[in-house]
Amino acid sequence: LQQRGCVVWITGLSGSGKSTLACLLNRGLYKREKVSYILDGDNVRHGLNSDLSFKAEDRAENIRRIGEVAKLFADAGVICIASLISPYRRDRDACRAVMTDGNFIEVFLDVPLHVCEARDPKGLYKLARSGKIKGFTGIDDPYEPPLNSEIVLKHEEGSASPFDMAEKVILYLEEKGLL
Ligand code: GGZ
Repeated sequence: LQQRGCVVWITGLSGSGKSTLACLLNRGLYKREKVSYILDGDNVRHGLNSDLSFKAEDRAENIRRIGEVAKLFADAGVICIASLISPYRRDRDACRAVMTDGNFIEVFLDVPLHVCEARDPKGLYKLARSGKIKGFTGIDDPYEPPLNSEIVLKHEEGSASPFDMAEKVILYLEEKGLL
Protein backbone atom coordinates (compact mmCIF):
# COMPACT_ATOMS: atom_id res chain seq x y z
CA LEU A 1 0.00 0.00 0.00
CA GLN A 2 1.55 3.25 -1.17
CA GLN A 3 -0.52 5.55 0.98
CA ARG A 4 -0.29 6.96 4.46
CA GLY A 5 -3.55 6.67 6.35
CA CYS A 6 -5.34 9.76 7.59
CA VAL A 7 -8.69 10.96 8.84
CA VAL A 8 -10.83 13.37 6.83
CA TRP A 9 -13.35 14.68 9.34
CA ILE A 10 -16.43 16.30 7.78
CA THR A 11 -18.46 18.45 10.18
CA GLY A 12 -21.58 20.52 9.54
CA LEU A 13 -25.29 20.80 10.19
CA SER A 14 -27.82 18.14 9.29
CA GLY A 15 -28.57 18.65 5.59
CA SER A 16 -25.31 20.46 4.88
CA GLY A 17 -24.25 17.69 2.48
CA LYS A 18 -21.78 15.71 4.60
CA SER A 19 -22.88 12.27 3.40
CA THR A 20 -22.96 13.39 -0.25
CA LEU A 21 -19.47 14.85 0.03
CA ALA A 22 -18.20 11.73 1.82
CA CYS A 23 -19.60 9.55 -0.96
CA LEU A 24 -18.10 11.65 -3.78
CA LEU A 25 -14.79 11.82 -1.98
CA ASN A 26 -14.78 8.05 -1.55
CA ARG A 27 -15.52 7.63 -5.27
CA GLY A 28 -12.85 10.14 -6.32
CA LEU A 29 -10.25 8.38 -4.21
CA TYR A 30 -11.26 4.99 -5.58
CA LYS A 31 -10.75 6.33 -9.11
CA ARG A 32 -7.22 7.28 -8.07
CA GLU A 33 -6.76 3.75 -6.72
CA LYS A 34 -6.67 4.91 -3.11
CA VAL A 35 -8.24 2.91 -0.31
CA SER A 36 -10.80 4.84 1.71
CA TYR A 37 -13.69 4.05 4.02
CA ILE A 38 -16.65 6.11 5.23
CA LEU A 39 -17.77 6.24 8.84
CA ASP A 40 -21.09 8.06 8.74
CA GLY A 41 -22.60 9.14 12.06
CA ASP A 42 -26.10 8.31 10.97
CA ASN A 43 -25.05 4.76 9.93
CA VAL A 44 -22.75 4.02 12.87
CA ARG A 45 -25.61 5.01 15.16
CA HIS A 46 -27.51 1.93 13.85
CA GLY A 47 -24.75 -0.46 14.95
CA LEU A 48 -21.70 0.28 17.09
CA ASN A 49 -23.35 3.39 18.59
CA SER A 50 -26.94 2.20 18.79
CA ASP A 51 -26.87 2.74 22.56
CA LEU A 52 -26.36 6.49 22.19
CA SER A 53 -28.92 9.33 22.11
CA PHE A 54 -28.50 12.93 20.97
CA LYS A 55 -27.92 14.49 24.38
CA ALA A 56 -24.57 16.26 24.70
CA GLU A 57 -22.71 13.48 26.55
CA ASP A 58 -23.95 10.83 24.12
CA ARG A 59 -22.95 12.95 21.14
CA ALA A 60 -19.53 13.31 22.78
CA GLU A 61 -19.29 9.53 23.12
CA ASN A 62 -20.50 9.01 19.53
CA ILE A 63 -17.77 11.34 18.31
CA ARG A 64 -15.11 9.82 20.57
CA ARG A 65 -15.81 6.28 19.38
CA ILE A 66 -15.90 7.28 15.72
CA GLY A 67 -12.64 9.16 16.27
CA GLU A 68 -11.01 6.06 17.76
CA VAL A 69 -12.28 3.78 15.01
CA ALA A 70 -11.14 6.30 12.37
CA LYS A 71 -7.69 6.25 13.94
CA LEU A 72 -7.59 2.45 13.62
CA PHE A 73 -8.43 2.72 9.92
CA ALA A 74 -5.76 5.37 9.46
CA ASP A 75 -3.23 3.16 11.27
CA ALA A 76 -4.05 0.46 8.72
CA GLY A 77 -3.17 2.91 5.93
CA VAL A 78 -6.75 3.73 4.96
CA ILE A 79 -8.09 7.23 4.28
CA CYS A 80 -10.96 7.27 6.73
CA ILE A 81 -13.76 9.70 5.94
CA ALA A 82 -15.72 10.50 9.09
CA SER A 83 -18.97 12.29 8.40
CA LEU A 84 -20.99 13.38 11.40
CA ILE A 85 -22.47 16.61 12.72
CA SER A 86 -19.96 16.65 15.60
CA PRO A 87 -21.40 19.92 16.94
CA TYR A 88 -18.96 20.49 19.79
CA ARG A 89 -15.52 21.95 19.18
CA ARG A 90 -14.10 20.18 22.21
CA ASP A 91 -15.17 16.75 20.95
CA ARG A 92 -13.74 17.36 17.47
CA ASP A 93 -10.48 18.63 18.94
CA ALA A 94 -10.24 15.52 21.12
CA CYS A 95 -10.41 13.39 17.95
CA ARG A 96 -7.72 15.53 16.38
CA ALA A 97 -5.58 15.04 19.48
CA VAL A 98 -5.48 11.22 19.17
CA MET A 99 -4.00 11.57 15.67
CA THR A 100 -0.44 12.27 14.59
CA ASP A 101 0.01 15.91 13.53
CA GLY A 102 -1.05 16.44 9.94
CA ASN A 103 -3.10 13.24 9.77
CA PHE A 104 -6.39 14.83 10.83
CA ILE A 105 -8.02 16.98 8.18
CA GLU A 106 -11.08 18.82 9.35
CA VAL A 107 -13.48 19.81 6.59
CA PHE A 108 -16.15 22.32 7.59
CA LEU A 109 -19.24 22.29 5.38
CA ASP A 110 -20.26 25.86 6.09
CA VAL A 111 -23.88 25.92 4.96
CA PRO A 112 -26.29 28.39 6.60
CA LEU A 113 -29.09 26.93 8.67
CA HIS A 114 -31.78 28.39 6.40
CA VAL A 115 -30.30 26.52 3.41
CA CYS A 116 -30.16 23.20 5.30
CA GLU A 117 -33.67 23.78 6.57
CA ALA A 118 -34.99 24.54 3.07
CA ARG A 119 -33.43 21.28 1.83
CA ASP A 120 -34.77 19.25 4.77
CA PRO A 121 -34.16 15.93 2.96
CA LYS A 122 -35.62 13.79 5.74
CA GLY A 123 -38.18 16.25 7.06
CA LEU A 124 -36.34 16.41 10.39
CA TYR A 125 -36.18 20.22 10.58
CA LYS A 126 -39.94 20.36 10.16
CA LEU A 127 -40.34 17.89 13.03
CA ALA A 128 -37.86 19.88 15.13
CA ARG A 129 -39.68 23.18 14.44
CA SER A 130 -42.97 21.64 15.46
CA GLY A 131 -41.42 20.30 18.66
CA LYS A 132 -41.76 16.64 17.66
CA ILE A 133 -37.97 16.24 17.86
CA LYS A 134 -36.29 17.89 20.81
CA GLY A 135 -32.64 18.92 20.92
CA PHE A 136 -32.15 19.16 17.16
CA THR A 137 -28.84 20.70 16.10
CA GLY A 138 -29.29 24.26 14.87
CA ILE A 139 -32.85 24.52 16.18
CA ASP A 140 -32.74 23.95 19.93
CA ASP A 141 -29.28 22.41 20.26
CA PRO A 142 -25.93 24.11 19.57
CA TYR A 143 -23.52 23.86 16.66
CA GLU A 144 -20.09 25.31 17.31
CA PRO A 145 -18.45 26.15 13.96
CA PRO A 146 -14.78 25.19 13.65
CA LEU A 147 -12.27 28.03 14.04
CA ASN A 148 -9.26 26.41 12.38
CA SER A 149 -10.44 23.82 9.87
CA GLU A 150 -7.93 22.69 7.30
CA ILE A 151 -10.64 23.12 4.66
CA VAL A 152 -13.75 25.32 4.69
CA LEU A 153 -16.33 24.64 2.00
CA LYS A 154 -18.59 27.65 2.09
CA HIS A 155 -22.02 27.63 0.56
CA GLU A 156 -22.75 30.74 -1.46
CA GLU A 157 -24.82 31.78 -4.44
CA GLY A 158 -23.74 29.72 -7.46
CA SER A 159 -21.15 27.97 -5.33
CA ALA A 160 -19.21 24.83 -6.14
CA SER A 161 -21.00 21.55 -6.81
CA PRO A 162 -20.52 18.67 -4.35
CA PHE A 163 -18.28 17.08 -6.99
CA ASP A 164 -16.05 20.18 -7.10
CA MET A 165 -15.93 20.18 -3.30
CA ALA A 166 -14.73 16.58 -3.28
CA GLU A 167 -12.07 17.45 -5.85
CA LYS A 168 -10.92 20.32 -3.64
CA VAL A 169 -10.44 17.94 -0.72
CA ILE A 170 -8.54 15.49 -2.93
CA LEU A 171 -6.29 18.30 -4.16
CA TYR A 172 -5.53 19.23 -0.55
CA LEU A 173 -4.64 15.61 0.29
CA GLU A 174 -2.36 15.49 -2.76
CA GLU A 175 -0.63 18.73 -1.79
CA LYS A 176 -0.01 17.44 1.72
CA GLY A 177 1.47 14.18 0.43
CA LEU A 178 -1.35 12.11 1.87
CA LEU A 179 -2.20 10.30 -1.38
C1 GGZ B 1 -29.23 16.29 15.07
C2 GGZ B 1 -30.35 14.37 14.49
C3 GGZ B 1 -31.08 14.45 15.66
C4 GGZ B 1 -30.85 15.53 16.55
C5 GGZ B 1 -31.72 12.67 14.59
N1 GGZ B 1 -29.90 16.43 16.21
O1 GGZ B 1 -29.07 14.69 8.62
P1 GGZ B 1 -29.24 13.33 9.13
O2 GGZ B 1 -30.34 13.27 10.25
O3 GGZ B 1 -29.36 12.21 8.19
O4 GGZ B 1 -28.08 13.07 10.06
C6 GGZ B 1 -28.34 13.49 11.39
C7 GGZ B 1 -27.96 12.40 12.28
C8 GGZ B 1 -26.95 12.99 13.28
O5 GGZ B 1 -26.11 12.01 13.74
P2 GGZ B 1 -24.58 12.33 14.03
O6 GGZ B 1 -24.01 11.07 14.57
O7 GGZ B 1 -23.96 12.91 12.82
O8 GGZ B 1 -24.68 13.47 15.16
S1 GGZ B 1 -23.61 13.90 16.26
O9 GGZ B 1 -22.31 14.08 15.58
O10 GGZ B 1 -24.13 15.17 16.82
O11 GGZ B 1 -23.52 12.86 17.28
C9 GGZ B 1 -29.87 13.65 11.51
C10 GGZ B 1 -30.27 12.67 12.58
O12 GGZ B 1 -29.10 11.91 12.94
N2 GGZ B 1 -30.76 13.26 13.83
N3 GGZ B 1 -31.93 13.38 15.72
N4 GGZ B 1 -31.54 15.67 17.69
N5 GGZ B 1 -29.43 15.31 14.18
